[in-house]
Amino acid sequence: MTTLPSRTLILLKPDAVRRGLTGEILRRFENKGYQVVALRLLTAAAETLAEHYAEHVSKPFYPGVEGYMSSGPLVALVLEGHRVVEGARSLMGATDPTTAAPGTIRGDLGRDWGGEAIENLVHGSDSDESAAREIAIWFPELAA
Ligand code: RTP
Ligand code: MG
Repeated sequence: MTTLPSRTLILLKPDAVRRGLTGEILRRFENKGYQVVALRLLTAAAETLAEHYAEHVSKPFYPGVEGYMSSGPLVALVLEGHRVVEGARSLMGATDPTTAAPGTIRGDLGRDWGGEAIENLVHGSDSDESAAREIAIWFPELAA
């Protein structure tokens, strides 16, 4: 029995767009063998971010995250492929770019700039359930 290919929601965050790294990051996902099935450039509204980061919205660091994530345009995209959720997270590396492993997107391309928020270039859904929820937020036309 074959299963349907998985999907995940990726955000190339405003620092990735500002630094001209969207092509480099997208290339890594594509070279791994995942397929882009939707992609859009937009500046995120506060309400969208609060929905996306529902698990963090009441945490003390959230205002910094909101400021960072709305500081300029970002690229939202949906990747598809078997086990893409964990594959994309593996390519991204750990949350803190200072200590993320070399070879990962965050480890190779990110660092601490001393700002209020952790700028780490990229978001990827952390489970199939999160992916379905997040795809519905950013790409309602794709939601099943
Ligand atoms: P993401 O959701 O963006 O893929 O990142 P993640 O799973 O690796 O990290 P998560 O714990 O979900 O945190 C979401 C984003 O919030 C910012 N953050 N700041 N100052 C802090 O302690 C802190 N913790 C998290 C980061 O931008 C992180 O990616
Ligand atoms: Mg997360």
